[in-house]
Amino acid sequence: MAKGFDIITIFPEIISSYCSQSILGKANAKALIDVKPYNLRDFTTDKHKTVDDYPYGGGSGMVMKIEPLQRAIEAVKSDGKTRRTILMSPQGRRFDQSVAEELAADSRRLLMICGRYEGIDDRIRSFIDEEVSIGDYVLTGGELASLVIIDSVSRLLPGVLGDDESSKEESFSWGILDYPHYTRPPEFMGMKVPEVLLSGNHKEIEAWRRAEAIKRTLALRPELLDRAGLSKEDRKILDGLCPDESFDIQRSKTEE
Ligand code: 4G4
Repeated sequence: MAKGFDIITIFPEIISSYCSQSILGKANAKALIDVKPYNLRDFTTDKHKTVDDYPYGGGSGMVMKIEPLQRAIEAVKSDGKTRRTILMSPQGRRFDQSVAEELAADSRRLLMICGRYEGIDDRIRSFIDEEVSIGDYVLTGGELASLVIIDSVSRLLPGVLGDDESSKEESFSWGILDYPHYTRPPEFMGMKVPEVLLSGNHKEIEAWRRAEAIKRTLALRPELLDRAGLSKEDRKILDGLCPDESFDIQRSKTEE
């Protein structure tokens, strides 16, 4: 069954435009995903299609009204299918690859609500299951955040990526950074492609990539090594990279 995404937004074109292109466009065409943007203004009842209003208590900016949102959520849910309803918000649970995996494994449709203006009437909380944040920064709207989720969840679904671009093979699926990639030419402005990659020795290439991924992670994101699922061979590599016994990261990963 296709993974379904319902998105409530005042800018449905942002969603449809991104999702009709490239890999997501193909996944849509193959019915591997089903992305349905809903225009919040279609759920207003006044002639001006009002979705925002002044904040109680004063202050600058506008607040998204609760009535159109509740009507939209109710209308989307009226087909009786079970859904996971999430609000894209800077206050939410931090989104990462493991949350993407969790959402991809969930058979329910995902209903995402995108806020605009200074924020949403807090009573929205009564109508959602959870709040999700894609990181500690503020966006002008939740649309980009919902696209990040649609994109990262979709590429984990069977058949969305081609055979040569499997999401299982990339190193983030082991919880560490990716290894360096190269393509032709073999030398560019004096910079050479590492010899091993031209050797045709697949075992050696595999070992080199693994070592490079671990090196990079230790240099750039050492905290990722704390939770990474490293093999015995990986830990030997890490041992060689930081022999200092007092190094917490190295120690925690070398404990059996
Ligand atoms: C809800 C409340 C998500 C939604 C307030 C949404 C950042 C993220 C929004 C707002 C968002 C994130 C207008 C601040 C929309 N910004 N980090 N903006 N704001 O996931």
